[in-house]
Amino acid sequence: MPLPTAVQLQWHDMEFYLFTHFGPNTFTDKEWGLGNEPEDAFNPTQLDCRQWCRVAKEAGAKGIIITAKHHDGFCLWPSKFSTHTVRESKWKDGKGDVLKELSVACKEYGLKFGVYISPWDRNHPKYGTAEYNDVFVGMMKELFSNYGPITELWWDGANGEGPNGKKQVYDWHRFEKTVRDLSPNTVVFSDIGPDIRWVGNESGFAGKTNWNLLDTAGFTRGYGAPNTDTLNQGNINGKNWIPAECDVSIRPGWFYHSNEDDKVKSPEKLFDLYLKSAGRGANLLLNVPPDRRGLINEKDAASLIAFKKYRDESFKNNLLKHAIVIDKIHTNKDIGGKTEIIKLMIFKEPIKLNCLVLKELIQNGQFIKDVDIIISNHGTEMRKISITTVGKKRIISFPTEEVTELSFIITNAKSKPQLGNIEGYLMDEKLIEKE
Ligand code: FUL
Repeated sequence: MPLPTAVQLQWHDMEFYLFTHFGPNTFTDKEWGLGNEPEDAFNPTQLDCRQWCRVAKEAGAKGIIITAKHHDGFCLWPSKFSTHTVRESKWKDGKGDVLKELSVACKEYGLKFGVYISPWDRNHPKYGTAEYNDVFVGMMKELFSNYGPITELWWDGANGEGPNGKKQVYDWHRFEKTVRDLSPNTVVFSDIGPDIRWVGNESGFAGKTNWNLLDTAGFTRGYGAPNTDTLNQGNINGKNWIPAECDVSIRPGWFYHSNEDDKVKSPEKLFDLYLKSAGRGANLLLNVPPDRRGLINEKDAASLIAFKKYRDESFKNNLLKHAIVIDKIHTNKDIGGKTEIIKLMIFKEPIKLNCLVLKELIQNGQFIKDVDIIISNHGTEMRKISITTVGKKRIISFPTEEVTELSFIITNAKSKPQLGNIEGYLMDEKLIEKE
């Protein structure tokens, strides 16, 4: 039975962290730079990575992953394997190093630091030849040697042609070995892991059925990856523990564009994304791109902080704390003598609820396939909710009900599941999950 590693368990606990897309595109208003942008295009006027960390902290994010190199090949650190870096720009007279500033600031603020490095490189003259694999390995060595510890490494699946019109044949095996050798505690993200998988969309939602398991044999990164539905839901009998991460941007684009200042996702929308990602057992990687000053824009910061407030208020008061709990195992003759695990909760006084949180103790594996939740008031069934997987965390919200009994019936599981504490909340009605 696949189990998470200790490092993956730590990753599961991170739940929500920020992505920052930053580079020449911030200044040229592009999403995919061509790779021939002059280095001087990169010129933040007030870059302050501590401000990014302050905002991340206030938003309750656990870390920041930065685009050290996007598809345009520009390196936010002075890599000796490239001539298209911060060193060749006028920013800080070529003496600046965004990775240094951010990695130091993350340490100061107690945030995890992660790095996105695009294998696809539209600038590097060696791209499309075997030597580029040496370049990519060399760059990763610089990252791990000079900016560690790196909690997560992000390999983007996009793969087009380089400056010479050629596509690269990546030496993934060597890339993985490089990371494992240099930094065994780094979790590696790509479409298919090895540690964390892409959730199959860039809209920020995991499947309502979401297995932390994935079969990767016969698949490759990028175009050879499993179909997006599989990435979204995982494989019920998958052979590897490769949980999903939901990457989504707070704005329409991944990079900052001033004409999107009025399109920053609202706190309500962010909360809904939280329910659809973390609330379905995945992690939420929310992109908040710094602007041309090199600061997280006030609009994004305001939305993030209000989003945090919604989380704090919604999950402050666990109303199930004082329930009388009865655990039963029941053989259901109607469904062929199947054993059901039942947890019954009874309340002395009726309580108002619109949210339930279930957790599986995933350190022992993920087993639950189907759960029926029956919400009753003095013996009358008010609502029945059927869900599939639980995993790390499953948040279920519904129109407010008055409740005296709650039954959780695990009707189907791969093996004996272990539930953690069940919690219940009454949140602002406008925050219940949107369809
Ligand atoms: C994609 C990239 O092509 C986008 O530019 C962005 O970096 C996103 C997170 O991944 O594959």
